[in-house]
Amino acid sequence: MFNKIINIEIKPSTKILVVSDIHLQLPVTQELGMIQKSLAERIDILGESSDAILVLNGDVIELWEQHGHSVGDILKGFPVLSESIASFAKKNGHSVVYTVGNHDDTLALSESDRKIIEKKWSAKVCRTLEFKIRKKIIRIEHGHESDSFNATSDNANPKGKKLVQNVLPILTKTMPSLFKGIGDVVNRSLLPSFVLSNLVYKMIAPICAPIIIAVSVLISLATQDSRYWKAAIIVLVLLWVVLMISDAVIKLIAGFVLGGKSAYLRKVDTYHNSEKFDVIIYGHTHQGAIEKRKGYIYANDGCNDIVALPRIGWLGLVEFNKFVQLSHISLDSGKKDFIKYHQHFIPLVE
Ligand SMILES: [Mn+2]
Repeated sequence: MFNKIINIEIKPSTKILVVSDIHLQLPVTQELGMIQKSLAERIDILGESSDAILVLNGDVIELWEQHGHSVGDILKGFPVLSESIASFAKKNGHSVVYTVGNHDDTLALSESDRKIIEKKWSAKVCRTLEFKIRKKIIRIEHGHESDSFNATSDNANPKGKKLVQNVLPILTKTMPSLFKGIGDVVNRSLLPSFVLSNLVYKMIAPICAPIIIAVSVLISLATQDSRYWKAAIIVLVLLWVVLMISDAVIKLIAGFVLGGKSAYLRKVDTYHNSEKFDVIIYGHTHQGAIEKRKGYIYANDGCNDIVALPRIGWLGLVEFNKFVQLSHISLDSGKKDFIKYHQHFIPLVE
């Protein structure tokens, strides 16, 4: 049976680990191998406590881009993690709760898929987990319901799903140098900047600009007229100015149309007005945080996935670097300051 909300009793000694956005899929890449190992280690440490709860806070298994693999196949692909979860769950006083996300929403709908998770990981599957620590109501859910592009409760095929399943594969196939890896960009207002950045740093700067300069210099030499190469330089400088201005404009538009962190948090504020909780723990955005809001605390467990983070490159435009992000929220009900966010980034060399 699928329980939308699960309530659990917390002891003063209970320790809780909240992880999400792992997007486990096949084939198992080197990065997924690193993530699996790190998760298994964190779960093993949690298992040393006699009272402990492991919360798998959604988008744990990638079922939007499943390429024909079943839930069982994917679990089998990650034996180290599965073994770690299963042996954690075996001990008295331990439990595993799986709060479904948008990429694994199928688990809420398909009983057979859910049964595999319940059997192999001994997990209770739900949408919302709620408990009390120090009289404070803690609510844990994946968080996609506060994101109009990915909410699945009133629409089984949200815009985000269509984008991931239909549009992105075409773009990455036809223009890989511009679009490959765009799914790893965390900040939505930077999605168009990612494409522009690839255009500038992978095509214009290393290929087009040198050709234009070389040709203009050759013409100048052949004609003994320096105006050709000077004109080429002026054109390239103007092009750079136009690109800088375009980048600023598209960032503004993208922030407005696609919604950034502040728009998301306003949705969470609205949610808090209708549901009573003191702390909400989300995943989904891949942006870890613990933030005081009006009347509640917003926490996000981040992700365990590849992320593309921006930095200003040599041309003054953003460039993206890839990292493996390993993060989680830990709760220790015995402590006054009971909630903590942890993160670790491992740079990836392309
Ligand atoms: Mn999600």
